[in-house]
Amino acid sequence: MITKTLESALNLQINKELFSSYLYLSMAYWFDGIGLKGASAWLKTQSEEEREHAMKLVEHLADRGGTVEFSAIEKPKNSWKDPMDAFQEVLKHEQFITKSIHDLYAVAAQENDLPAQIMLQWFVSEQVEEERNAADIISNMTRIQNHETAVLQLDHQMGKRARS
Ligand code: OFO
Repeated sequence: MITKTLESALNLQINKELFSSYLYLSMAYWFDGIGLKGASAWLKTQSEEEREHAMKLVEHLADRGGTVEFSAIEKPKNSWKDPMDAFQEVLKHEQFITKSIHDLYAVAAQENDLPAQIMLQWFVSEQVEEERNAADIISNMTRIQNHETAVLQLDHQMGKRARS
Protein backbone atom coordinates (compact mmCIF):
# COMPACT_ATOMS: atom_id res chain seq x y z
CA MET A 1 0.00 0.00 0.00
CA ILE A 2 1.23 3.41 -0.95
CA THR A 3 1.45 6.22 1.63
CA LYS A 4 -0.74 9.32 1.31
CA THR A 5 2.37 11.52 0.99
CA LEU A 6 3.64 9.52 -1.98
CA GLU A 7 0.14 9.24 -3.44
CA SER A 8 -0.25 13.03 -3.60
CA ALA A 9 3.30 13.48 -4.94
CA LEU A 10 2.50 10.99 -7.75
CA ASN A 11 -0.81 12.72 -8.54
CA LEU A 12 1.09 16.00 -8.82
CA GLN A 13 3.60 14.48 -11.23
CA ILE A 14 0.75 13.00 -13.32
CA ASN A 15 -0.57 16.53 -13.77
CA LYS A 16 2.89 17.79 -14.81
CA GLU A 17 3.25 15.04 -17.42
CA LEU A 18 -0.21 15.80 -18.81
CA PHE A 19 0.72 19.49 -18.96
CA SER A 20 3.90 18.53 -20.85
CA SER A 21 1.72 16.66 -23.36
CA TYR A 22 -0.57 19.68 -23.71
CA LEU A 23 2.34 22.13 -24.06
CA TYR A 24 4.03 20.11 -26.80
CA LEU A 25 0.76 19.64 -28.66
CA SER A 26 0.22 23.40 -28.58
CA MET A 27 3.79 23.92 -29.82
CA ALA A 28 3.27 21.29 -32.56
CA TYR A 29 0.39 23.28 -34.02
CA TRP A 30 2.34 26.55 -33.77
CA PHE A 31 5.10 24.92 -35.89
CA ASP A 32 2.43 23.60 -38.24
CA GLY A 33 1.15 27.16 -38.63
CA ILE A 34 4.57 28.48 -39.66
CA GLY A 35 5.01 25.66 -42.19
CA LEU A 36 7.61 23.56 -40.36
CA LYS A 37 5.79 20.23 -40.54
CA GLY A 38 8.80 18.14 -39.46
CA ALA A 39 9.19 19.96 -36.15
CA SER A 40 5.42 19.75 -35.76
CA ALA A 41 5.49 15.94 -36.24
CA TRP A 42 8.42 15.68 -33.78
CA LEU A 43 6.42 17.55 -31.14
CA LYS A 44 3.25 15.53 -31.75
CA THR A 45 5.29 12.37 -31.05
CA GLN A 46 6.74 14.04 -27.96
CA SER A 47 3.25 14.97 -26.82
CA GLU A 48 2.11 11.33 -27.14
CA GLU A 49 5.15 10.17 -25.18
CA GLU A 50 4.30 12.60 -22.37
CA ARG A 51 0.81 11.12 -22.14
CA GLU A 52 2.43 7.69 -21.89
CA HIS A 53 4.61 9.00 -19.04
CA ALA A 54 1.49 10.17 -17.22
CA MET A 55 -0.14 6.77 -17.82
CA LYS A 56 2.86 4.87 -16.40
CA LEU A 57 2.39 6.81 -13.16
CA VAL A 58 -1.40 6.39 -13.23
CA GLU A 59 -1.09 2.61 -13.68
CA HIS A 60 1.49 2.34 -10.92
CA LEU A 61 -0.71 4.29 -8.52
CA ALA A 62 -3.79 2.20 -9.41
CA ASP A 63 -1.85 -1.10 -9.16
CA ARG A 64 -0.71 -0.12 -5.70
CA GLY A 65 -4.22 0.58 -4.45
CA GLY A 66 -3.75 4.36 -4.44
CA THR A 67 -6.32 6.94 -5.49
CA VAL A 68 -5.77 8.54 -8.88
CA GLU A 69 -6.86 12.15 -8.67
CA PHE A 70 -6.73 14.26 -11.82
CA SER A 71 -6.58 18.02 -11.43
CA ALA A 72 -7.00 20.89 -13.90
CA ILE A 73 -4.30 21.14 -16.55
CA GLU A 74 -2.84 24.62 -16.92
CA LYS A 75 -3.43 26.41 -20.23
CA PRO A 76 -0.24 26.21 -22.33
CA LYS A 77 1.18 29.10 -24.38
CA ASN A 78 0.23 29.01 -28.05
CA SER A 79 2.85 31.18 -29.70
CA TRP A 80 6.61 31.66 -29.61
CA LYS A 81 9.00 34.28 -30.99
CA ASP A 82 10.72 31.82 -33.33
CA PRO A 83 11.69 28.10 -33.50
CA MET A 84 14.73 28.68 -31.26
CA ASP A 85 12.53 30.32 -28.60
CA ALA A 86 10.18 27.31 -28.73
CA PHE A 87 12.96 24.72 -28.31
CA GLN A 88 14.59 26.75 -25.56
CA GLU A 89 11.27 26.45 -23.76
CA VAL A 90 11.28 22.67 -24.37
CA LEU A 91 14.73 22.41 -22.75
CA LYS A 92 13.77 24.65 -19.82
CA HIS A 93 10.60 22.66 -19.26
CA GLU A 94 12.47 19.34 -19.35
CA GLN A 95 14.99 20.66 -16.81
CA PHE A 96 12.03 21.56 -14.58
CA ILE A 97 10.57 18.04 -15.04
CA THR A 98 13.94 16.42 -14.25
CA LYS A 99 14.07 18.30 -10.94
CA SER A 100 10.49 17.27 -10.23
CA ILE A 101 11.27 13.57 -10.92
CA HIS A 102 14.31 13.74 -8.65
CA ASP A 103 12.18 15.28 -5.88
CA LEU A 104 9.55 12.58 -6.39
CA TYR A 105 12.23 9.88 -6.16
CA ALA A 106 13.39 11.44 -2.89
CA VAL A 107 9.82 11.23 -1.52
CA ALA A 108 9.62 7.53 -2.53
CA ALA A 109 12.95 6.90 -0.78
CA GLN A 110 11.89 8.81 2.32
CA GLU A 111 8.63 6.79 2.42
CA ASN A 112 10.69 3.62 2.08
CA ASP A 113 8.67 2.60 -0.98
CA LEU A 114 10.81 0.19 -2.99
CA PRO A 115 8.37 -0.52 -5.89
CA ALA A 116 7.91 3.22 -6.50
CA GLN A 117 11.67 3.80 -6.45
CA ILE A 118 12.21 1.02 -8.99
CA MET A 119 9.42 2.38 -11.23
CA LEU A 120 10.84 5.92 -10.98
CA GLN A 121 14.32 4.82 -12.03
CA TRP A 122 12.95 4.57 -15.58
CA PHE A 123 11.92 8.24 -15.39
CA VAL A 124 15.33 9.29 -14.05
CA SER A 125 17.00 7.75 -17.14
CA GLU A 126 14.31 9.03 -19.50
CA GLN A 127 14.94 12.61 -18.35
CA VAL A 128 18.60 12.36 -19.38
CA GLU A 129 17.37 11.56 -22.91
CA GLU A 130 14.65 14.24 -22.84
CA GLU A 131 17.14 17.00 -21.99
CA ARG A 132 19.68 15.67 -24.48
CA ASN A 133 17.15 15.65 -27.34
CA ALA A 134 16.15 19.27 -26.76
CA ALA A 135 19.78 20.39 -26.31
CA ASP A 136 20.78 18.67 -29.59
CA ILE A 137 18.01 20.44 -31.51
CA ILE A 138 19.04 23.81 -30.02
CA SER A 139 22.65 23.18 -30.97
CA ASN A 140 21.66 22.30 -34.56
CA MET A 141 19.48 25.40 -34.76
CA THR A 142 22.32 27.58 -33.44
CA ARG A 143 24.60 26.27 -36.18
CA ILE A 144 22.20 26.92 -39.03
CA GLN A 145 20.80 30.24 -37.72
CA ASN A 146 19.04 32.02 -40.58
CA HIS A 147 20.01 29.76 -43.47
CA GLU A 148 16.57 28.93 -44.83
CA THR A 149 17.67 25.83 -46.78
CA ALA A 150 19.39 24.37 -43.72
CA VAL A 151 16.29 25.11 -41.60
CA LEU A 152 14.16 23.17 -44.07
CA GLN A 153 16.67 20.29 -44.09
CA LEU A 154 16.62 20.12 -40.29
CA ASP A 155 12.82 20.23 -40.34
CA HIS A 156 12.75 17.35 -42.82
CA GLN A 157 15.09 15.34 -40.60
CA MET A 158 12.96 16.04 -37.49
CA GLY A 159 9.92 14.74 -39.33
CA LYS A 160 11.56 11.31 -39.47
CA ARG A 161 11.64 10.92 -35.68
CA ALA A 162 10.92 7.37 -34.59
CA ARG A 163 9.18 6.50 -31.31
CA SER A 164 11.62 5.64 -28.51
FE1 OFO B 1 7.79 13.29 -19.28
O1 OFO B 1 9.39 13.85 -19.85
FE2 OFO B 1 9.21 15.40 -20.80
O2 OFO B 1 8.22 16.38 -19.68
